[in-house]
Amino acid sequence: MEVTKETLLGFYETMVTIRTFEEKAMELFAAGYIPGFVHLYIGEEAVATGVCANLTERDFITSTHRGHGHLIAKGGKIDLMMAELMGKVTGYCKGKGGSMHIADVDLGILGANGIVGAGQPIAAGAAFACKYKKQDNVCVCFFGDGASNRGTFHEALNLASIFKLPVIYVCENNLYGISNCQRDHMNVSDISDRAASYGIPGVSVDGNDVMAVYEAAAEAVKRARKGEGPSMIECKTWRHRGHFEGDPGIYKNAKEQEAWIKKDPIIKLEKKLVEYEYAAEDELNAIKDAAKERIEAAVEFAKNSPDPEPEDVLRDVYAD
Ligand SMILES: Cc1ncc(C[n+]2csc(CCOP(=O)(O)OP(=O)(O)O)c2C)c(N)n1
Ligand SMILES: [Mg+2]
Repeated sequence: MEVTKETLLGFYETMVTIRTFEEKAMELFAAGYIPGFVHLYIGEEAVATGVCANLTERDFITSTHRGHGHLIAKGGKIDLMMAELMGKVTGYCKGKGGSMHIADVDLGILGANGIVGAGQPIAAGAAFACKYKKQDNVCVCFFGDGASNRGTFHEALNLASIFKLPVIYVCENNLYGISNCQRDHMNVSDISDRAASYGIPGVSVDGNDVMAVYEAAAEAVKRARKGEGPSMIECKTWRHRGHFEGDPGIYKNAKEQEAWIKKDPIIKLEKKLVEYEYAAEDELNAIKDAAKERIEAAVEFAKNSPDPEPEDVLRDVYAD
């Protein structure tokens, strides 16, 4: 597939925005500005970026506990995200949800989710609605290697297959579910093999290569839009940080960590951009600086926003 300079630079900008957002969240968490749990997406940016580049605002995604990258790639507003992380009233959930509850239904973002595997049936439901309304929009479900062991995975993929739903199941295989490495929690090496049990196509790609992810997703989205049913894509990748901020990740093999850091998706793309003569180093630095400025503005917005009032604690919790 022919990919233009503008497309590749767009991928770079999205990936750098996610990385910068996450590095800032890491810093703010360590400094005590972010209450609750934070699971960072550093190292996995190519997955959300390559997949969401095939979607429009009318398409849906379901996200996970490690959701910031999905939200940014789908067009989520970084100032409202940052304010939510810091528990401020200007945040996506008025400061009551935090990192794992951010949603923006107008943008088709059906929510981050603290329940592992919960997005799988939600995505089937959203795709069912698209089909029922005879629209050509689709839903993408992001989930982890660990989440592919849940019962929700079996039920959702089977239903999606039998109803021929316009849904794409994207497994972000970062090789760990908390401290359990893949070979200890399942006896298959390619999780995409599991798609065959449901009679749907499944492929495995290098999840650190944004082009490979983009191309696999393009095919799956096209198939879904044409009414040909669901697909599964396994993206093999790596989280650079611990499971959550505060987890030192001592269960990881140091050599493995070092090898994967060398396969950093952003560095990989930078090399490609320079090799194709699409951008010189100073242009890449300018994109990074612009991302830093946008994230700093979001942090300022969040820091200057008020905390919720104690009497707001039950507001928006129950329907009128
Ligand atoms: C239903 C459920 N079971 C267990 C947990 C605890 N938990 C949180 S994250 C996680 C591991 C998820 O691993 P994976 O799906 O590979 O996602 P990753 O964290 O690697 O992105 C577990 C077991 C949970 N949140 N929900
Ligand atoms: Mg995992």
